[in-house]
Amino acid sequence: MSKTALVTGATSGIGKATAQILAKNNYKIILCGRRDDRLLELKNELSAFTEVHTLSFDVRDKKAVFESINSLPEAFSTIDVLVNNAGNAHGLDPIQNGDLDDWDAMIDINVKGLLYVSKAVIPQMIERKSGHIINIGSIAGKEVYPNGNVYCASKHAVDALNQAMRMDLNPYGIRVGAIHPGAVETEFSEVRFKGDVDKAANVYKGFEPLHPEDIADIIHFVVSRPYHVNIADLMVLPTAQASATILKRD
Ligand code: NDP
Ligand code: 8X3
Repeated sequence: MSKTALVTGATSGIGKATAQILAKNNYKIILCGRRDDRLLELKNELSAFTEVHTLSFDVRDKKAVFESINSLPEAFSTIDVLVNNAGNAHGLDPIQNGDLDDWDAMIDINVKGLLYVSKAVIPQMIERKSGHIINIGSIAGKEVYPNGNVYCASKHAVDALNQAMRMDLNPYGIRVGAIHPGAVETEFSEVRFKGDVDKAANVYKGFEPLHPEDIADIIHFVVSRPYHVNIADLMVLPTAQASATILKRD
């Protein structure tokens, strides 16, 4: 029988590529995001391979998160794999110049949103004593870099929550692991720089960044290991990147 995966942030980048690879590998897919047009477009694309359901909510809206996940149609109500991917950086400023709305967005989306979605899904995994949660962290959750302050803090929180979930859910046989990417070329930098595409493009100039499909491929590898294997924590960098701040550019 097909397993079901719920992917947050499936309208773009890593989440979209993850939904695509899992759909092509016999997973039923629940696509989550806020942009309805993109959810529909991806649903149409992936319906050629599998059953697809869309959930449109902002992960900051806890009522919407719980209502959406608790009212999934029967065919999608058993979630085997949760990919906690929705998130972004907002701004890149020294702490003294930080924008409070940017700070709220990063803490509310990257940390609290991940918690709300997890809290909505975990009870059924506990009941079945099975399930697999993949948390998308970042190299920013392992290292702090100048001007990264609150984004780094939010991803350090994801790292902590990944470890905490693995401990607390251990008695129930639920697998929990994190993938921590370095630079991946997605809409991430456009969001960070508030639509400034030139500034965003500069982030990936002079080296080959990771592509969303590289991370999606690894997520597929992680979820397709035998049950006794849990890939708990994985950092994935472009070859040109040695740390958050060391990048070999042409
Ligand atoms: P994208 O900007 O391409 O995708 C972000 C996704 O998150 C979109 O699908 C977006 O959907 C969703 N999202 C953002 N805010 C919300 C919200 N409030 N409610 C619901 N969904 C939301 O970036 P990436 O694919 O690169 O990012 C995915 C994850 O990977 C993030 O957690 C990011 O921090 C992490 N990451 C990215 C790296 C990179 O270099 N790109 C490196 C390391 C980690 P929508 O707007 O439709 O709601
Ligand atoms: C995204 C990668 O280096 O901008 O998490 O923090 S970085």
